[in-house]
Amino acid sequence: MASQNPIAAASAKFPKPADRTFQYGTAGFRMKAALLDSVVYRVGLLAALRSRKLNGQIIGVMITASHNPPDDNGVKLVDPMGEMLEQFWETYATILANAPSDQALVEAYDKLTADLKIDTAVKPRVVFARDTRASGPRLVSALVAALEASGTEYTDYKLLTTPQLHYITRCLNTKGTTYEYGEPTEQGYYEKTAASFKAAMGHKKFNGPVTVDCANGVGGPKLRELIKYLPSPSEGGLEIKVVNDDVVEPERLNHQCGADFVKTNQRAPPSSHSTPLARCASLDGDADRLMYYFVDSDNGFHLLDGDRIATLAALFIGDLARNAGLGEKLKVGVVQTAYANGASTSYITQDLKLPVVCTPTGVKHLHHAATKFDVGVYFEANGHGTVVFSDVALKRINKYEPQSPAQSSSLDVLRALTALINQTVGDAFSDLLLVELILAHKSWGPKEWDLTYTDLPNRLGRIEVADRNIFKTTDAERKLESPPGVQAQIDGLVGKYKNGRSFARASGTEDAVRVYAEAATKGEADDLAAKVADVVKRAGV
Ligand code: G16
Repeated sequence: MASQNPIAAASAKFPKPADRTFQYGTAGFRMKAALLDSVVYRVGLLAALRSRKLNGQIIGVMITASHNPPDDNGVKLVDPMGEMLEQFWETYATILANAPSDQALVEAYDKLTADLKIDTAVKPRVVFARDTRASGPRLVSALVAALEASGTEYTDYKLLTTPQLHYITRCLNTKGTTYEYGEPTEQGYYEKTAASFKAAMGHKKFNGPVTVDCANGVGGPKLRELIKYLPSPSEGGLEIKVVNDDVVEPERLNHQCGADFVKTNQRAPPSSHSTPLARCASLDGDADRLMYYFVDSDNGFHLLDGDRIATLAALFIGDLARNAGLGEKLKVGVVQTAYANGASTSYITQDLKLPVVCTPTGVKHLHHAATKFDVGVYFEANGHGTVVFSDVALKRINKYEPQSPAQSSSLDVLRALTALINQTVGDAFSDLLLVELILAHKSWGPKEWDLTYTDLPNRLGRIEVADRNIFKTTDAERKLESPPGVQAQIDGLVGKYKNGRSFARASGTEDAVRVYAEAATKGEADDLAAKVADVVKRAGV
């Protein structure tokens, strides 16, 4: 009898809304929190299956909607090495999420178990955490119900940033192996980050403080915690001023602040009162994105986005590798998406002389492409990214015998960076410390960083349409293949603007279509974006 099956019995408490078809988006399922209970329950079942399939390796589940508004929530799955869920399993997640009844869910679960030849004798293991959203604890109950119904061993890490959960997942799965990643605790994360930051810092001086807007999300309390482990300003350490760290009023999350606000509006949060040339940064709601900005002496706003972080990191790591005597032995490459500013791509290929790969949106795609290089620097323009070092690169870096004191000091910094950078996924904290270190090593302020190249003026828009799913893309999302005829209209518009480029794609985290446009002047970029938005609106009705 289905009612006696523990999975069906628990599922009955989290019924699927009948009128909904759930889609696995750019980073898992994401929508209004009120609709998510059945999805989270079923994702818990999938995590159990995934762990069993991988012989009991630990799978992570993060309950967060990142940059989305406070009444949204979402769920992301973390694979054993801290990467996003293997893409093929997204299909299985979708099958479970859309099973129309408790009985159909059990059938789908059993069918996946059989089709994937999953050994039911294996004990599944899952770890999970959540951000500060009010709906988090309720959704955790749905997750726990699934873990218990499927006989899964689990640990609740409570409130964490998304990258902290990725870190812990990898630490747990590598413990006791030659690839041990660190202590699988929140404290272990802070200790590893702080120790490597200190090692990479050497005797370099920081030129004033950095102010960090924490989007009123989980990054606020966690950054305050990290600061306790870092060298204090009186010891020559970095002064980090934490702002927008109110997690008591959940409705303030991502409201008029945070990385997405800054990137989309191309202005500082209204709460910011920064002085000229002061370094400012914004995190998103789960602290996996980072955006820098400053105002110049004429009060002009300058954004230093993910493209800037990528170019700065690629420049510095490339120089370090060469200065350490490893230049020929480490192939550095950069991965971007269609949102990357055209000027950043030219700078990487023409000035840094490094290869660039373009992938569709979503760190899962970028991360995968980055692992093809010895050192893969990947960042989305929205500030989401990291640097990954291949096993071969790590061996070379760790085994190399420096031939001079100069080589030795560059090698020390490079080694420290491999530990500082959270290689599992983009991590706003380790990215922030990386940027600060690079600027200190180069004796650069934000202005010098900004001067490395000149961004093409650009505009990012968000258009709500009746059904975003009709917008299908090709060529790493740079072209629309449907609705028919829309791409030809966009091409026609782009051709009228000097240095024009534009594309439209359906968001995988919000119910909207995003439009990006760049051109030779700000007015033209805005105009092109508005015209392409009109085309999208007309096509989407
Ligand atoms: C997620 C993904 C990112 C992606 C972003 C926006 O970020 O992890 O890779 O760039 O969504 O995606 P879309 O344009 O499809 O809405 P986050 O920080 O929101 O989890």
